[in-house]
Amino acid sequence: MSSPSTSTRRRFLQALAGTGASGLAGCLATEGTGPGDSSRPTPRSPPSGSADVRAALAAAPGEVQPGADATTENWLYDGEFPGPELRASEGDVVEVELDNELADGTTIHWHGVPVANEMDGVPDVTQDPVESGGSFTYRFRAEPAGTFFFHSHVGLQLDRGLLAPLIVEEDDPHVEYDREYTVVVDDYLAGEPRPLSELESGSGPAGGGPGGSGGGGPGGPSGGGGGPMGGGRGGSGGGGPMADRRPPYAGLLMGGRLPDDPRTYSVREGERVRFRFVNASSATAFRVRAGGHPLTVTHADGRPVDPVTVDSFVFGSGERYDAVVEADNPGAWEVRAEAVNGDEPPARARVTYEGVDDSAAPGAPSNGGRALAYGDLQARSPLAGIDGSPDRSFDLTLSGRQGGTEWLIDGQAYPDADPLDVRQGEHVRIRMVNRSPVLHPMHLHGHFFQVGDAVKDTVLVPGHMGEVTLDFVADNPGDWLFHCHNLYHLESGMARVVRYVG
Ligand SMILES: [Cu+2]
Repeated sequence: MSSPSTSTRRRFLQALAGTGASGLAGCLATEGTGPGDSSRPTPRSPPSGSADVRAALAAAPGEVQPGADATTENWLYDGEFPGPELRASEGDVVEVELDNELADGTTIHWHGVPVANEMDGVPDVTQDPVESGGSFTYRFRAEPAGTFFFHSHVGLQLDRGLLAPLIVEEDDPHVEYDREYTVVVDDYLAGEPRPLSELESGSGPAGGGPGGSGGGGPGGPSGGGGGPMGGGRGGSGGGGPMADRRPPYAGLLMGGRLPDDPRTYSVREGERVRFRFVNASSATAFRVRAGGHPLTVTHADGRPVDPVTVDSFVFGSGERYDAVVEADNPGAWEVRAEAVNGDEPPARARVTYEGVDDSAAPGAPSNGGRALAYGDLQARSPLAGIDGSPDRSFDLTLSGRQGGTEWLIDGQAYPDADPLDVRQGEHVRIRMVNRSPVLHPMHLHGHFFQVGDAVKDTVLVPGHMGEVTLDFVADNPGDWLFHCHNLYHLESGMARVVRYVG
């Protein structure tokens, strides 16, 4: 079957199948470990041999104009915002040379892809930042297939625009579709990001957005089966002890566009259209819905699930959902993403059937209907090795202090925090209880985990004592960050390192 991307953006990749080996294999192989680490298992090496997909990517300052009257100097990949989509086929060896033309050091993290540890792009954990004027070559196998993204993992650089989709195409998709669009949803900061501690008190949002109807946890083994949308709205303006402070966003973006100048996705009647939704925001959970059409969710965080048809879903920073829409209701329609924890006007795009006047007012989505819950997600390929009781368990509380400018895992603020030690081959369980009123999208590097019957790499933990339990197999030795994907929470301490010990 064919599934041509109709993205009109230039792809920055040239697939150079069969080109000569890069010569990197030798330098990247990790032969043994240092004397101080003699008891620790050896991390996997990056793939050797010739690259199937090779790209050069420049990180540099550039101007973006996401709306009619909005212009900002940002930091961008190849001058694009969002950055240029990287595409590979399942199993390809991908090689990306990052050239740092920024004033600061930077890295790339391949969110969701279980790369070799040294390719994971986390400063102080897996590599030193690539210095200004320097370059670094990332190498990994594009496996498994799915919708991913990549971004800087240094400081607050993600909120300056250093992000882009990464699509790994399946050899044999479990759903049929005729056309696809990648839809990056984001929050838009006009200007340089500042840490929470520098934001004025009272700049937190007044908890707007659509109501979260779900109670209980997202349906993990100990969860209550509700939805991922429960709770999470922050304090109102004045800021409680753990208010959901967000930066002063100038708006919300869909496909890099503000609501006053939306992108148009054209479809033809009778087509099945696959939308790959990526929440690349730094501090916003979104509720997504489409006018006139239900959404059949087919993949969660890139991993295939039994198709489930809903009217809306909520996703947090770092999560992705693929949804197939049957184009059976001609006209012009709006796809909308509303902030669950903010009061900015919703991000939107147009879905316009061919032959329909593009100036026609699009049909807005209706509220209500069926909302996706984690309990609806049934992975097509559940994780192996997590049956029965775990070999190792961590019970972690998520909380905040200092007026919501310090965020903690079990009372500790990274980097002054203990590692979570695991041994290779173990079945590891992490149970989280959220003692704050704020949503926390928790992300584990280097591994997929299972939550209920879903396989994911990022999971929303609802506020107000929301609980999530995740299970994974320690099958990728190294040091891996486990953290809240709200960038401001991460930078305020909400992280731990999962460390493989001997
Ligand atoms: Cu958080």
